[in-house]
Amino acid sequence: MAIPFKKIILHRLNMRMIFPFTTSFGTMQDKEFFIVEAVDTEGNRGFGESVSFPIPWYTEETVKSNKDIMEDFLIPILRENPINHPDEVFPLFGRLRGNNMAKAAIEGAVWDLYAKRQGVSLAKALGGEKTQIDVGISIGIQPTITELLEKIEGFLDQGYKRIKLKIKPGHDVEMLRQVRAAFPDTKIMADANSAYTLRDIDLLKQLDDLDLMMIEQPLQHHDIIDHAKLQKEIQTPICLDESIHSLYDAQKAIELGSCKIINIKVGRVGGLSESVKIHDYCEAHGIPVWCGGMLEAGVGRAHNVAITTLSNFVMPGDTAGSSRYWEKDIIKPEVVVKNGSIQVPTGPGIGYEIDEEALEEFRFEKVEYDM
Ligand code: OSB
Ligand code: MG
Repeated sequence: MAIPFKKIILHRLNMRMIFPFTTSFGTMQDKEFFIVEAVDTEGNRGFGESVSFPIPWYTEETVKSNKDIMEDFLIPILRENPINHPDEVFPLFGRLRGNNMAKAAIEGAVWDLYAKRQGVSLAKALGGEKTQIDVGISIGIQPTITELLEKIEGFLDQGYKRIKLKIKPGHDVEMLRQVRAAFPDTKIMADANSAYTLRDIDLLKQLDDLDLMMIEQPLQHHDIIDHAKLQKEIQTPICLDESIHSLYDAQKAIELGSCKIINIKVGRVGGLSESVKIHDYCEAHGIPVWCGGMLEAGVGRAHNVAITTLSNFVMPGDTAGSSRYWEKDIIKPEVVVKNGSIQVPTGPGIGYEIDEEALEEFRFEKVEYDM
C-alpha cells in the first residue's frame, strides 16, 4: 500500500554547540539545519535531519541549497510519485544529480514514518540486529597540546572507545606522537579532511610508527587514484570519507585499493537505502565500515544509531552522546553514551520522541507543503 503522505514540513533550526569544532577546513560552532517532518493521513509523523553546513566546505551543499532542492524538486517528486517502501525514494531522486544531503533529509523522514507505520524500530526496518552500539569521539584541533591531552583524558574517563583527532599540516606527526606517548594503549585515529597531497608522502609515512587504527581522508576530497598510490606506500589503513558519495564510488575505491575502511555518512551518500547498499557491498568484500558524524542534533543522531546496528559496522563510530554537543537536544530522551556504548531504542521508528518545546525554541522558520 502506498504511504499516504499528507504533509511535508520543513523546520529550520539554529543550535549553538557547547564547544567550537575545528577541522583542517575551518571552525564551526553554530549549527543550522532542517528537521524534515513527513506526516501521513493517519497522523503518524516521521523525522529526518539535513546535515549540510551553512558554508560548503565539507561538500558543495549548504543549508540554503538544501532548502531550494527540497522545495523545488524533492518534495514535488514525492508528491507526484506514490511509493510503498522508502527504498523507492532514492531511485526517484536519482534523476537529479548530487545534492545527497537534501535527498537524505527527505528520505530519512520517509524511513522513520514507514517504520512507525509498521510498528517497528528504524534499526529493525533497516535490517540491523545489534541492541547496543560502540562509539568513539571526534576531537577538533585544540589550541595547545595540554588542552588536547586533558580533553582526551576526559573522554576516555567517560568510556569512549576510540579517539579521533583532526590533523592538518603543521599539526600532525608531532602532536600525534605526544598523544601516543601519553596514551600508549588507546585506539587512536587521525582525520585530515583532505589537507594533504602526495607530496606529503614522507610525512604520512612517519605515522606508521604510531599504531593508528587508520587515517581518514588524507588527500583530495574527490580522489581515489592518489589514495590508492598512498595506500601502497603506508602501513596505516586509509579510511575514505569525503571521496565516497555512492555505492559506485565505494566499488571503485575498493577495486583500486584506495582504502581499507569506509566511513559511511548517511547524508553524504544520499540516504539510508544507499548506506545499506554500501554497507552490504563492503561486508561482502571484507571492508569494515563505521558511521561518521556531522555534528548532528537528536534526529540525525538517532538515524546514525539505527544504521550502526547493521552487522558490518564493526568499528566505533563518531556518534557521541547528545551532551557532548548540546546544552539541550531536540529529542527525548537524549542519546546517552554509557561505557562507550549506546543502547539502541526499541520503540517504533527512530525510537526517540521529538521535544516539541526545544524544537520550537531553536526554530526560526517553518514551511508546510501539502502532499
Ligand atoms: O570529517 O568526519 C568528519 C564534523 C564535521 C564535518 C566533517 C567531519 C566531522 C567530524 C565530527 O569529524 C563528527 C561528529 O562528532 O559528529
Ligand atoms: Mg572525516
